[in-house]
Amino acid sequence: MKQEKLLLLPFAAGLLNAEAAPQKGDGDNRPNVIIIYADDLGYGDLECYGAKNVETPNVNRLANEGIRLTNTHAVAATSTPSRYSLLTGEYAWRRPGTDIAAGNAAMVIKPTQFTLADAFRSAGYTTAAIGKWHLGLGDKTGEQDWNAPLAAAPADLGFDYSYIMAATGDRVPCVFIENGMVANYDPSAPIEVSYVRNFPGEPTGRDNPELLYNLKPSEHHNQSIVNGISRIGYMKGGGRALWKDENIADSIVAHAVRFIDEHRREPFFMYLATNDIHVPRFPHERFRGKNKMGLRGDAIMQFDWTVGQIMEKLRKTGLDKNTLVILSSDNGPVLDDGYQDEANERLNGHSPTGGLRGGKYSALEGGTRVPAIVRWPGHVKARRTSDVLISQIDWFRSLASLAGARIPKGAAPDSRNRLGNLLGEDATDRPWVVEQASNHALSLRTKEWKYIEPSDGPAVMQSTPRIETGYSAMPQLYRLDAGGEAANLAADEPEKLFEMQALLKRVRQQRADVPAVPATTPADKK
Ligand code: NG6
Ligand code: CA
Repeated sequence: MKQEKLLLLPFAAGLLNAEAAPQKGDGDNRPNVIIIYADDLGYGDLECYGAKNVETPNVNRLANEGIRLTNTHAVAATSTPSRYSLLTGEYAWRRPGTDIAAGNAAMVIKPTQFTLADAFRSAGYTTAAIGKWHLGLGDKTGEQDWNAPLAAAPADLGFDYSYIMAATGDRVPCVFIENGMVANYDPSAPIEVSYVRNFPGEPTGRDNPELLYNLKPSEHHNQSIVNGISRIGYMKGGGRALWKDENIADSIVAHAVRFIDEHRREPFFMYLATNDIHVPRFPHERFRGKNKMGLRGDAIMQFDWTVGQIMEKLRKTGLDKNTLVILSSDNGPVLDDGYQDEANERLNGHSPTGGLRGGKYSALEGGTRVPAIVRWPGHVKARRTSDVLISQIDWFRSLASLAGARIPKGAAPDSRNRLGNLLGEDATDRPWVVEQASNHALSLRTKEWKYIEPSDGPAVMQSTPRIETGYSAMPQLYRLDAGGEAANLAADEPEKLFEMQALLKRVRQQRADVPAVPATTPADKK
């Protein structure tokens, strides 16, 4: 009977595996794992990736003490699908409802799915999600009661502890949620949220621009006002639970550091997703006005400070040697993403994509190629750089294998264990990676080539931010090792084009039980 249950309920199987999985004890040298996941941080936005005008000493140090990866790809060019894929090991494009989530979206990952947190938990780790969530909460979109414990929260996805922003800094509700309940809840100011209509008498950015004392919108973000900044969506109440944008990074760091302290004697996994450098960019005054690029540069400095605080805590608790820290970003960079923060005007020669074409939202490399650094002293050699081709889709099985977790059948269907790539032990490229643009166009990329499938949509976004999308009604083929995405070779290289198209088709059709297709698959076979 038990066997049958195991087959039917992969999630339950994961939990049962927990009994057999290794637990921390004498001689257990499995590391703690911390993912530091930045928001909208571009390939060129860190000093150790060539950024101009901004110093990032803490990230530079992380890179110096570990491996700096130069060919890592987020699964998508926006947040929700990248995060969905990272935490489930399934491509978001296989799953409807994984696009940029509203602040009152129902939980996008279902409790029946086996997540990366479940994997760590099943292996005896304590798990935490801290910072930006953007994967929905509760069981029904728009029907959450924000004044009571939420019907579904990260605890249902394997996170023992969570302290999160429901969606993004620019979306209501503007409160932190701790273990499924509004943190610092203020009973005198019950919270209501709507993405359809305003609550009578509540000011908006559109009608009350005089109340926007911190930041004004450039595009769209003109609904409810919180902390002198108007947002997407309407909310009422909140009182003392409402965040102040300038304190968000401090708050995230304080909770992360406390989690490390409290769990220093057991193996832990922490998914630490920063609000930086997403809009609205309004860092603490310690950073504000300090960078010649303005608020966007200040936010990068604040991100770097966050990294420094985490590393200092690890050193002070003696955990820095046995903790694997992996730092990356959910998608490429954007300048004006809806607020008048002078991100365009004050670039002063800095290239957020590090010279790549496109940016956030885009099918081009700027959309999904992101910085990635791994540090684990004694296991990852210091001062390494590698251009091995990596997709964040593989972090699931790679990190789970480090923890000794067993993955139930059917879970993490698109993820492969490529831990050797992350640790710098194996320089074999992933045969291909798939990238998802915000209009759902897929690209298939090998080390040398990139194919962008035809899709509808303008070549340049029609309103702010006017990013080059890479969308075209015609197939595009680029030779990345010679010329980047400059010249479309689709017409000149029909065989290569066909091979890439056929491979993408197979990946699309692939299911968990179908073995992975090697890059060399002959184009004439299906
Ligand atoms: C877009 C928002 C943008 C940002 C993005 C999500 C407008 C015009 N733009 O719809 O400001 O919030 O969604 O960004 O509203 S992400 O990094 O979380 O995917
Ligand atoms: Ca993002």
